[in-house]
Amino acid sequence: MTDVHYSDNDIQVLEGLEAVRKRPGMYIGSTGEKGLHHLVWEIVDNAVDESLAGFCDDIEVVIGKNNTITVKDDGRGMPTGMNEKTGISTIETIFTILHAGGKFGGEGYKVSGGLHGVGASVVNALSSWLEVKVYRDGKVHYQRFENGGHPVESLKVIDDCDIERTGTTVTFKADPEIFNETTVYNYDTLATRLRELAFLNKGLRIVLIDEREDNKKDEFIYNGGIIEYVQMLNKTKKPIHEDVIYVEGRENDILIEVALQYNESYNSSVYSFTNNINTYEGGTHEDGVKRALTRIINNYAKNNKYLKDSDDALSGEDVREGLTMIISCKHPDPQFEGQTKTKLGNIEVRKIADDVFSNGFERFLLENPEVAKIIIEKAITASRARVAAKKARELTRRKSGIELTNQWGKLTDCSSKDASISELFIVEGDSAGGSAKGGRDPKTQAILPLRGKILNVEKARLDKALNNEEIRSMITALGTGIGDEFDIEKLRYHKIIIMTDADVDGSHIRTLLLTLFYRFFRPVVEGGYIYIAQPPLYNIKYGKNIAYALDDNELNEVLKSLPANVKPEIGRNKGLGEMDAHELCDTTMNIEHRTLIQVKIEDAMAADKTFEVLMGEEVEPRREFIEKNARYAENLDI
Ligand code: 0RA
Repeated sequence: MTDVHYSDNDIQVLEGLEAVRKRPGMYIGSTGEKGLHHLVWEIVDNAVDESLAGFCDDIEVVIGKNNTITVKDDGRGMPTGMNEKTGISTIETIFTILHAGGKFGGEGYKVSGGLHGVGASVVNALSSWLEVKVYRDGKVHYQRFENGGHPVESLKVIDDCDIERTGTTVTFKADPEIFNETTVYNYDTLATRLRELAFLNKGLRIVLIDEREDNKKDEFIYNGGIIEYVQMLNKTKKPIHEDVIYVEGRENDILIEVALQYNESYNSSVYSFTNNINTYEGGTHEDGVKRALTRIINNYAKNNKYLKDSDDALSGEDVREGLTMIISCKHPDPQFEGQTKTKLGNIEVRKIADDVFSNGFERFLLENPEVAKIIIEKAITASRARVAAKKARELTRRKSGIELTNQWGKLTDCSSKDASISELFIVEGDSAGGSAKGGRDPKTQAILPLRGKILNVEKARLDKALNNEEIRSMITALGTGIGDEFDIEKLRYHKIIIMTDADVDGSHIRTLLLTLFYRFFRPVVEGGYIYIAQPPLYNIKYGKNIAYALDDNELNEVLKSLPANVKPEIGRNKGLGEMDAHELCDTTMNIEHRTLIQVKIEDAMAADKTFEVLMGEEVEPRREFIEKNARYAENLDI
C-alpha cells in the first residue's frame, strides 16, 4: 500500500471502518451464518435498487469455489467521477465511508436504505478483500480493497469495453477472522431470498450460480410478479377459484400491489412487503388492505343478499380463512418500526392501501359474480364455524367439578391414566354401548356411546352439531380443549376408535365425526390418533364353531377353508347392538383379533367434503353418494 497517500479525511475513513470491525454485530446483527449472508444482501440490495430505478433487469450472484461472492448487475454502473466533499472518487467513498452509499442513489424506491441499509462500506470493512468493476462509457473501471477495506490503489481504468455495456460487478471474500464460526454460504438461503426478490420485482431476472457444486444454477424470473408468488404458495393447496386476483394502484408515488387467491384450507397466509423488505410485523399497508377486504366482502354479501341486515357481519378472520395474499408496497421514504424494525409506520399508507385495494377488489367482485359467490360462501361457513367453536369452547370450559362428572356420566372411562395405552371407543347407540362396556378391557378401553339417531335425523350443519350434547361430551372426554385453548399434549387417549354399524347410518355418523375431528381437532388426525373399527359383516356358524368375515372376500376364504362335510350357516350382522359383549370383544375390540383402520388426513379431508353432500338440503347429490356407497345402502330410506 506504499502508493496510497493518506489525507486527514482518509484517517477518519479508516477509523470508521475500524469501528465496524470492532463491533460487527452492531452493523450486521451477528457474525454467525446470518451475518455472513447479510453481506450478500447489502450488495444485492444495491443492484435491486438500480432495478427499482428502472435501469437494471439482470442480476447474477455467484458463490465462488472459495466462498467468495460476486454480484453482477447490468445497471448504469456506479458513478466513477470524483467526489467533491471527500476528495476521493465516488466509488471509493461508497466503499470506505460509513453510510455514504445512500447519498449517491438520488431519488426513488430503495431496498438498501431499509432493513439492512448499512451500506457497501460495511461489507468492505468485514472482508479480507473486495473488488469492484464498473462498466461505463466504454471503459472498465476497477478498484481493489484489502484487509478490511483499505484501498490497494485508487480507482483506475483497466480496459475498454463495448460502449453499450454498462453495469457493476462486486466480488468479496468475507474475513474469516471476523466470521470465525463459518464463511461457508448456504445455497438454499441465498436461493430463497433471491427468488423472493424476483417475485417482488416482476421481470427482473436473477441468476444464482454455485461454483462449489459444479456450477449448480437457478434462474428466477417472474413476469407475473406477485401473482406468480401466490400461485407458488397455493401450489400445495387446493385453490377454490381459478385465477389469482390482482390489484395495483399508485397515489403520491406510493405504489400498492396486492395478489390473492383463496384455497380450501382454514389458514390464512398473508405476507406483506415494503420496498422488497418482508414486513413480518405488518403495518399500515397491511392494515389498510385487510380493513378494505373485510369491508368490501361484507358490503357485497349484504347487497347481494348473501347476508341479511340482521346477520352479524363477517369478521376479518372469517374473510381471511383460506386466504393466500401478498401485499407489496413501494415507498420513497418508508419508516420501519417495531421490535425487529419490520413494521411499516407511515400513517398515510393506511388510507392509500385501503383506497387502492377496495376500488380494485370491489370492481373484481362486481365483474366476477361466480368467484364472488365462492369467496362469500367460504367466509360465511368460516363465520358459522367460528361461532360454533366459541360456543363449544365456552361449554367445555364452564364444565368443572360436579358439572364435569355429570357431563361425563355417559363416558365409561378406563382406569389407566397413561394416554399412550388408553383407547376411547366412540360407539353408535346405547345398546352397542352396552355390549362394548361388557366386552372391553377396563384398564385401557373407555367407552363413549353416542345416540346416533339424534345426529342422523337432524340435517345439521357443523355449528348445530356442536350444540349436540353427545358431541360436547366427546370434546370433554378428549381433554384437549378446542380453538385457541387446544393442546394436543392433553389428549387423554392415543387411540380414538370410531365404532359404528356397517350401514348408511353408521357411515353417516362416521363422516360427521371425521369432519368434526378434521375441522376442530386437526392435530389429532395428523398425529394418527383416529382409527376406525372394523366389525365383521358376516358370521359363519358351523357345528359348535363360529367364524367372522369382514367382507365378501373374507367370507369366501372362510368358506373355502372349512372341512368338506360341514354345512355352514351364514349370517349377516345387522348392527353392533346385535352382537353380544363376548362377540364384540372377540371380533372388534380385542387387540389380538381386531383390525383397525388408521385415519389419514386425506380421509378426514374427504369426509369434510362428503359432509356437505350428506348434510345438504339437496336430495340428488345425497342419493348419488348413497348409490356409490351401495354396500351400506340396504336399510336406507330417503
Ligand atoms: C447512483 C447513481 C448511478 C448509479 C448508481 C447509483 C448505481 C449504484 C449501484 C450499486 C450496485 N449497482 C449499482 N448500479 C448503479 C448512476 C447515475 C448516472 O448514471 O448518472
